[in-house]
Parts: sequence; structure tokens; C-alpha cells
Amino acid sequence: MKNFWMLILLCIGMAGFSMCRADTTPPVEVIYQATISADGVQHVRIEGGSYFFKPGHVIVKVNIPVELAVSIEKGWIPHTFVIQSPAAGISVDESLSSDAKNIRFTPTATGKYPFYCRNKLLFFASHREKGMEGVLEVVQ
Ligand SMILES: [Cu+2]
Repeated sequence: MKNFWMLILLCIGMAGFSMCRADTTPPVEVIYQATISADGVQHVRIEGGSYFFKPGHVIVKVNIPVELAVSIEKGWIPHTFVIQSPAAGISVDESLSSDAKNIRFTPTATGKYPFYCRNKLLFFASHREKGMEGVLEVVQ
């Protein structure tokens, strides 16, 4: 009987431990609402890293040019920036570095389009699965 309770306590302890380890609070979603600059372009800065894009939710207006300046924090892990939403006139697939890369397009349809890093190392989870994804929301 004593062993039984020891086992219960051990299980509770282990469950608590593993729950603590999994309990990394999800990052607060950063939303960026683009504005139209004097040059008529919606300029948006996006920074990425292992494994995030910030802001993770970008809102732009339809039929107005967008210029994303996308960079990643310095490090050894290569990252990319991908949006494949041809229905909205957006097709982007760029390798990133710590120097911002300017990506221009004009969204032609409203909706929510995912952006992400397509990199993946061997059998590990893809960078997208690890959190390198966000949403480009195109509004009227
Ligand atoms: Cu990546």
C-alpha cells in the first residue's frame, strides 16, 4: 500500500514536471496595422528569428503597394520568407539575412494569407511548425 502511494506521488511529480516544461507561455500576438506613406506605399518591417516573425499579424489595404522590409536576427540558422497566395497576387519566396530584404507586391484581394519560413532540418519539425509563421491580412 505504501508503494502504491509512492507511485501516485511519483506520477504526479512527473506530470507536474513535464507540464512545467511544456508551459512556455505562447508569445503575445503582435499586430501591425500598416499606414500609407507619402510615397503611396505601405511600408512594413518584419523581423524574424528562431523561431518567430514579429509582428506575426500584419494588416494592409488591398490594391495599394506594400513593401516589406524583412530581416532576421544574426545567427547560424538560415531562414526564408514565403507567401504563396497567387489568388491575391502575392508570390514571395526569399532567403533572409540580417540585412533587411525589401519585398514588394500589391495585394489584389482581401483575405488572410499565411507567411512562413519553409526551412526544415532533416527529421526535425519545420521552422513553420516551431512558430515561424504569421498572417498577412488584406482589408478594404
Ligand atoms: Cu526558418
